[in-house]
Amino acid sequence: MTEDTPSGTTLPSTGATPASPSDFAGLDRRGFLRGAVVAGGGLVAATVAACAPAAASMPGWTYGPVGAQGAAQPTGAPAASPGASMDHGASPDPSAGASAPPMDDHDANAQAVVKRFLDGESAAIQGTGNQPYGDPRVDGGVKVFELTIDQIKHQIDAEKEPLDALGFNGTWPGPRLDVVEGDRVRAIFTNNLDETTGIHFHGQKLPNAMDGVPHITQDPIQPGDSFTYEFTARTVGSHMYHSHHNATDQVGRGLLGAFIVHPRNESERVEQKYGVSQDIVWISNDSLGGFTINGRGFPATAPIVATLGDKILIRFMNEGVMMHPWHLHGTPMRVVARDGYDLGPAAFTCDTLGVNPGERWDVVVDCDEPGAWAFHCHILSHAEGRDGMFGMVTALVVQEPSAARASSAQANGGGATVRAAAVAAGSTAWMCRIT
Ligand SMILES: [Cu+2]
Repeated sequence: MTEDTPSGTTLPSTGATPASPSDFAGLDRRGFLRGAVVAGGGLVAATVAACAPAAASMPGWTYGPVGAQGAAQPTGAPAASPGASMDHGASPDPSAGASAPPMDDHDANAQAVVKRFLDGESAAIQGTGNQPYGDPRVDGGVKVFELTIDQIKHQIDAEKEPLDALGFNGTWPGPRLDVVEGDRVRAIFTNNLDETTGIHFHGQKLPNAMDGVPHITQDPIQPGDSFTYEFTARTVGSHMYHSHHNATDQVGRGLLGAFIVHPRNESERVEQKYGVSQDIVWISNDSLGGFTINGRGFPATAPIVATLGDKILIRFMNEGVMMHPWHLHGTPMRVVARDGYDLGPAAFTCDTLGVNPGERWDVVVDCDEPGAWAFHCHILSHAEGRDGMFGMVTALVVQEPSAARASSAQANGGGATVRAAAVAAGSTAWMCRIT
């Protein structure tokens, strides 16, 4: 038996016994992404301009890399140094002084960006990554995943120019791969790039020849060639697959994805062990396109929508080159696993969790406080600048059950749900009055 969550995702309810990876196919945010109201970025911007204060005198909007570096990320070739393409331009400029824009411009710009988030920008962009691979083909008891390594055009948000990025099966992050402990896995990667590569299953115990490190355990995968990785999934928990060749560049451009190994013992799986109704992968990156969550920067990041009383699981994964301290407003996080390994009695509670490059941390959030709660990296220059929030920001929306039913019926998805939850929880900020 499954139950609908307000986000449209489903999980077997507590006590259910999923039997195969296909049971996990709906465990991410795809459902509410699909159901969200969509609005074109240009239309949204025009609407905001009409209602925002000081709109007439407002300069053209820029986000993230504003100020020192200008709005546009370089398209095409990524920077030789990852740092060169980051959003540090949004950091407060101590020399700005008298030249700083009037505060009403800040407020208008900041509100405009939030308006885009509320209007469901995450659902308005094609090519959403981190989608479930679905049921793999089974060949003689082996689960066969077929993945292409592609040059793609990728949008960080609806207004920035698409970037020349990389992806698996056409998306950044690549498809989420779910298997069960003990499964025999065959992953066939076909290199459609015009450069060589190699793929590593990060966190798995692997036969050495399957480790995916060119020049150590295999030759680089040449353009047009394929390589087959085959192994038994022995290491349960939250793991990743990514390029391990020219990796600063290739992973920085998007060659990354989640590899989840569910315990063979069903009572050890997260929905039974923790009673969670959503199983969310959250992959951060910080090179091409700036600071991203699952390949998007705010306001195009997807909100997490839950109902009061829900428990949800978030699997933080850091594919970037710097640490990001994830901070959740409103309610703490119970940290239950690191790098896939159960913390057992060492589990702890916090509201800010630093996730280093390569690490995975699983947290359970007890959604016991209604409202719209900011959820962001607390290196502030990764999250907010003079023109408002950008990059590593999203929201956890905890709805009252009645509101959840209503929003589900309206299938209004992200933004309206965020606003409704904030109003219902007593917020009176202008955000709640945006129409
Ligand atoms: Cu950060």
